[in-house]
Amino acid sequence: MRPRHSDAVDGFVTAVDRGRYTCVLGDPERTVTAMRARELGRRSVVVGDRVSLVGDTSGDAGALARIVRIADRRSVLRRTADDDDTTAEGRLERVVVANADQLVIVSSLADPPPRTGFIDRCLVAAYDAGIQPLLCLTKADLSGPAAVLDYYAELDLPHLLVRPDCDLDDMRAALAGLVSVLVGHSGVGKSTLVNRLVPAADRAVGRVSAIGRGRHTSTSAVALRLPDRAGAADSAGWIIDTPGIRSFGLAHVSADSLLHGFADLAPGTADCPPNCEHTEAEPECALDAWVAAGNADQRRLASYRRLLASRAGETE
Ligand SMILES: Nc1nc2c(ncn2[C@@H]2O[C@H](COP(=O)(O)OP(=O)(O)O)[C@@H](O)[C@H]2O)c(=O)[nH]1
Ligand SMILES: [Mg+2]
Ligand SMILES: [Zn+2]
Repeated sequence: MRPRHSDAVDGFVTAVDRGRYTCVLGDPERTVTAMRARELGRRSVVVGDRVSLVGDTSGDAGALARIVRIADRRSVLRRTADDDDTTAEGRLERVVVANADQLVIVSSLADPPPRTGFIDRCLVAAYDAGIQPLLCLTKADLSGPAAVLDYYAELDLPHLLVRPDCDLDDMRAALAGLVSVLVGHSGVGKSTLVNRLVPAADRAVGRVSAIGRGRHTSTSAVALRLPDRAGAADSAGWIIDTPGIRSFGLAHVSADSLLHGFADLAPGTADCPPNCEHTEAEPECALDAWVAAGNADQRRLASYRRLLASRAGETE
């Protein structure tokens, strides 16, 4: 029997807009517009997905290909759709980006001031997804990073400082060869940073993106290829800009999945009662004894519990 779609070619989804998927195909490299094939059923296709395409994959103007297969995902960054855990609809989790390696949390040091609550929630989303976090502190020309870095001292969080006149060599090195998702509040300098990294991207600076605040925005994620670095052997990587995502609803994240970020604490939960939420209020949570016995630092447990509590926090 002939395998189905033996003529399919592989692509990478870089944008999704009202049922049309922009995919980059290799050799020769071209950009192709595609729709989903029926056989995908209800499975969603998101930015970052590796897909197989059939039909007109020429990339010529007006050509339309069909996505017939979604490759297994290396990682999924999710958000709860409505940040409302009181309704079934609100608890629906949506995949935002597939196959990301890194979550770049962009926060300005001033104007607007850093919001640790937001950073905490991004860290929860990253640890839950098994994606490495990178804290990118912008506007370092306006204020120093000491207070923020002190707050995250226990997490060994990799970080970078960005100011208008700095070169971005460290940033490019941190992004090289990876698919990185950029998240941050409006005004922190995300578009400025994207334009410096990918001049062809031409993102609008100094304007609030998307439609009215508080409304459901249709502005979705876009993957941008980083220019090759002079003299570097590895690929420069991709950054995924997420103008429509101001926060992550975290109602789907469990106390145990957050342990992905805390390898020192995870074995300490072996003696917890079933369904332990690992909070301070759990009388029999074994993490307290684990720390008391010297297996992990008390401040690490405090950080873990602070992130646990941030799941229910404000989203803006
Ligand atoms: N002082 C200073 N201003 C910056 C820096 N990065 C961005 N800005 C300014 O901050 C404002 C918001 O920047 P923008 O890139 O649009 O932020 P976005 O909403 O996160 O995309 C603009 O007026 C930028 O010129 C920086 O490193 N230092
Ligand atoms: Mg912007
Ligand atoms: Zn426990």
